[in-house]
Amino acid sequence: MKILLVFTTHLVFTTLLLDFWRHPTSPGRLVDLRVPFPSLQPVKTFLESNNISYSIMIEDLQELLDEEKKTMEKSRRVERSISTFDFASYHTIDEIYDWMDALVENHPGLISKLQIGQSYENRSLYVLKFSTGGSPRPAIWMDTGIHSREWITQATGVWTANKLAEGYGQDSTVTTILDNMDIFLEIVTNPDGFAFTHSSNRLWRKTRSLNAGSCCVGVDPNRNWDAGFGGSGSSGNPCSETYRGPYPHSEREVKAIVDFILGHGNVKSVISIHSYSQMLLFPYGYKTAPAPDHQELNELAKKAVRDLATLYGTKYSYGSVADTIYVAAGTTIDWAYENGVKYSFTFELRDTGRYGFLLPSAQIIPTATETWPALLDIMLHVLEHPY
Ligand code: 0X9
Ligand code: ZN
Repeated sequence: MKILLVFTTHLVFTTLLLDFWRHPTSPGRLVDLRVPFPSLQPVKTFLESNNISYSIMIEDLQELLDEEKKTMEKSRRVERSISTFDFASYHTIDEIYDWMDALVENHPGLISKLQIGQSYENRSLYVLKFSTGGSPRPAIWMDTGIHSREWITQATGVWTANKLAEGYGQDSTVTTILDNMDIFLEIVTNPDGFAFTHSSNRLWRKTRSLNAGSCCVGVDPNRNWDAGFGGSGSSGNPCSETYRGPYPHSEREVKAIVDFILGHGNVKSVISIHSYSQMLLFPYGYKTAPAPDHQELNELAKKAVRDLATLYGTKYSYGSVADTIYVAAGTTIDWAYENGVKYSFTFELRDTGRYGFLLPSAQIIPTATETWPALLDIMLHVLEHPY
């Protein structure tokens, strides 16, 4: 009976073009599902006839998409007229890349821009380097937007870069950190996907590489890393949102980071920023066994989420990926951890599903602001625990 239900579920869900925003894990856990309008009735019937309870979180997605577009256009007009950058608005890749150049220009002694490679569609993969000299200092790697539709993450990356730039020499914590460590921040980590979310499909998650023998496009760049590659929580089907790709590091966007971190040789922390769910996670994701540093990472995560909540009371859960969210093979932080980066964390930023990936831009600054103390906690801990 159970097997039959799983089987029919699979059949129903693939033919009805459903999009899991929060993936199914173990029985009894929540899933968030985007349902195309024509599939609505069959899905309701299916759930009801199987006694599966549900509630509707977003009545009309198109309404949110239209709203988001309108807000962006309005902000763009204001920005043009007074030539400033609006941190409270979502931006295109060109706008972000231009802004990065301006930031580097305004902080030449602190920030430089590195190109670590090119995307599948030949867009530049840019990393902001915050450094006060003495290389190769111990370093923190941060990435946002590896899943392109998680727009709150790129926006938080922009805000955070600005905060670091303004903080050095002003804020004692930022100054201490940057007097001793370098920070590398890749804001648009999946540029092809990101461009596609603006041009064609706001909800695109994967890369945009073509898959041999399939008409489905893209690889999940958070299943493509060489850490338990191919294991559960990843798919071998190119049409899946969690398609792992043909082999580890097949995606240029992933390989560029791998080469950068290994080439650097002194990266002590990797912080990979996703949305949504409000979680702070650490290895492992590909297996349920606790990481050798589980206790230390758990204590640090606990402190970070406590400090995050002090601003607006936003509640985060924390723990290993496998315990807290689901088993997922081939993710960034497992690869980093297995390659000697002890302080490897993933944030899942706001919210818990009311808006999901379509978090209103009014929440950008509050989200980035509350995340900041958690980031500082991790960075300070890294500084104070050399290894
Ligand atoms: O499934 C994922 O890749 C992450 N959730 S998301 O909704 N942002 O897609 C969770 C995986 C957790 N592990 C890492 N992010 N490394
Ligand atoms: Zn993600």
